[in-house]
Amino acid sequence: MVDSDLLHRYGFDDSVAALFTATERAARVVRVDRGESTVVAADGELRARSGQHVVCAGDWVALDENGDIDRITERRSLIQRATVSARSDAQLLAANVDTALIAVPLDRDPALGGVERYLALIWEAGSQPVIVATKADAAEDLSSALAQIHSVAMGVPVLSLSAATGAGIDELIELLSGAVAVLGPSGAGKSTLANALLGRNHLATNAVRDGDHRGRHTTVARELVPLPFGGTLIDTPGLRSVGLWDAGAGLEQTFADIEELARGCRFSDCAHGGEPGCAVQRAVDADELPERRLESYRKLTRENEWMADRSDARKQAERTRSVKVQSRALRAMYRERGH
Ligand SMILES: Nc1nc2c(ncn2[C@@H]2O[C@H](COP(=O)(O)OP(=O)(O)O)[C@@H](O)[C@H]2O)c(=O)[nH]1
Ligand SMILES: [Mg+2]
Ligand SMILES: [Zn+2]
Repeated sequence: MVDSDLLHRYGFDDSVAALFTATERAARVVRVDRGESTVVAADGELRARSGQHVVCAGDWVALDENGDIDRITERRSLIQRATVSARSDAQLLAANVDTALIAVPLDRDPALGGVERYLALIWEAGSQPVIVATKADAAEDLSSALAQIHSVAMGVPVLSLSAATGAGIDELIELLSGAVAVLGPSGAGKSTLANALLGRNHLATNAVRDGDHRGRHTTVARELVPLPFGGTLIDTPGLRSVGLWDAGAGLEQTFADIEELARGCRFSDCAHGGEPGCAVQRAVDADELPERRLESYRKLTRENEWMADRSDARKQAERTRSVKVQSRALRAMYRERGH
């Protein structure tokens, strides 16, 4: 029995249909663990081998006759982070996300540098960020916390809500459309919020350990589910680190104020680290730009450049390695011919 509505509940529409040929079997990746994916096709959920393909939740894929992943369709957005692994550069977090929620918990001082980092990541991905200040019921000084968050939002919507009291949830739902992903640190209330949106207990919530703010990492697999009011939701695990991965354009957008000020610097390649004639430093001295924000900008920019260099170095090493393998094979061939 083919449930023709099933794929549509997972976001299938005309623009997705256009990604497939008439004979291809379309499916959406809802979860990935160790080389195997859980996908939803028109006739239901199945396990599919990924083979050489690196997929993530949200990907639209074509299945082969065995029900394994044959092809990944072009992504309209891709959220990824740098990894500390020596083997790979980036970890894919979610694909084809329209709106990415950044969960900022208010039961502690808002981590503004973290918000800036997530903003850069999401702008770079091609998704629309929305900042959700979670656990509003637990805020010590709600209006001060929100003012701080607004100071780094650069016009991105900021909503405060509480999954505990239900405050702000309807306002958030108003704002959501299409594919939504929830990002943010562990213990930020992402899964609790996801459950509130789903109106049912589907995703694992983790209790925060006494005495600190780090949650247990129980949500290991990213998971995509249909939302009851239309659209889809991807809950992501709390990440210990979200390294920027090739996020130059995302950084420029996140720090549009600094980029604008920088046009007034004497040197076009000014790093705003004490160079003469630096308009950014002048703004800091005049209390027009918080020192914290400039430091965050410089830190994230350096990190991004470092990752880019590291990636170039690895690509170079891979090329050298493959040239070596090839020349070894060639030498072996010549040896055989010569004898
Ligand atoms: N006071 C309060 N606590 C919340 C709220 N939302 C989540 N929590 C608690 O925060 C902890 C972490 O929540 P969870 O959703 O697992 O966070 P995640 O790691 O971001 O998915 C749990 O103990 C929740 O009960 C809220 O709106 N108010
Ligand atoms: Mg969670
Ligand atoms: Zn400067």
